[in-house]
Amino acid sequence: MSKNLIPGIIAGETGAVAKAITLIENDDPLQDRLFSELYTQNLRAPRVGITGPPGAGKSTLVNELIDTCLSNKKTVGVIAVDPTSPFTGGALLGDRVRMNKYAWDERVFIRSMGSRGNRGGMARKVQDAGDVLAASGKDMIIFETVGVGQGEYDVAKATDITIVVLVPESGDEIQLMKAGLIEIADLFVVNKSDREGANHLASMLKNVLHNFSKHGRQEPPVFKTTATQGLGIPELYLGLVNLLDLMETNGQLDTCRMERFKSRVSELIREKLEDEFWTIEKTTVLEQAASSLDTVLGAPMDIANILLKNRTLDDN
Ligand SMILES: Nc1nc2c(ncn2[C@@H]2O[C@H](COP(=O)(O)OP(=O)(O)OP(=O)(O)O)[C@@H](O)[C@H]2O)c(=O)[nH]1
Ligand SMILES: [Mg+2]
Repeated sequence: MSKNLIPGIIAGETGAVAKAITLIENDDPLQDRLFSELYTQNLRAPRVGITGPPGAGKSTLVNELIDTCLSNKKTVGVIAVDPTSPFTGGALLGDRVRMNKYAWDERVFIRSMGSRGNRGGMARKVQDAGDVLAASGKDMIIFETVGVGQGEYDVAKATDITIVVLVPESGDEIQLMKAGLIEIADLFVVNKSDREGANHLASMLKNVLHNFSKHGRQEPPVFKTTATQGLGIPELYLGLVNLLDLMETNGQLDTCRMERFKSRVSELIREKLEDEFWTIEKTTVLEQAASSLDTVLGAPMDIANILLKNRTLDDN
């Protein structure tokens, strides 16, 4: 790792931040040292996940939010997370345009991130990239991800709040419940409100949220936007800032941060223990035990116990 990387990150230099995120994306062993030093920094910048179905207008909304952050004198870091792509090399095709818009603006950092390598999942990478952006002094950190499965849950685990973006065509109550989006959302946006059905969806959502809201949790607010025309964006920004302020005051943000810290430590321990555990001998024992279905030598639990006790199949 180049000596200047850490001071570069702390000084908010785009190149240094980009390099660090590439180390994370590639599971480069150099990242361990990076984090020892970054954790001396203030990493409290709020982390916001934006998720929703493909084409809902997430990127358009994020662009609008970037401009709103800037006009409120806030710097911003944005990462488009693509859990389905193994490696992005830093840019999703559709995101190049907006990256160019801010290419020379040190107040904004934008890039895409995929997942390569076996160590750790997307949740950890998102968390680590958030740490780098926070250390670089960004005031607001935004992760955009397409909600098509595990991806949005991984991202939700690594952020302080999750914004779910829907469109008037997003469907009825049952579909929304099934999609599990209601569980992870702290704030809803009904985008494409220039289309028919936006009011209906917004009021249906409010109803559902009122009835199903989890005890002890704020009822997620619902905002209507037309991102392509910038409509509803100042209200959304204000709603977001208010929610974050409230969470800062009532301690929820700190709880999120500590939970993330703890799960990061447990995940690292799990990874390290597994790495040490799987010696060639143990891998061979497993291969032998499961060489063919007819000769499987016991239940998975039995084989796991043999391996944990460091015995061979013959000892049993
Ligand atoms: N009518 C209308 N179109 C919109 C609105 N917001 C975004 N769009 C359009 O919807 C399309 C998809 O917008 P994106 O911002 O790329 O959507 P996305 O959710 O980021 O898409 P993926 O990242 O591919 O999942 C584009 O053609 C936008 O111009 C809106 O408020 N109204
Ligand atoms: Mg997008």
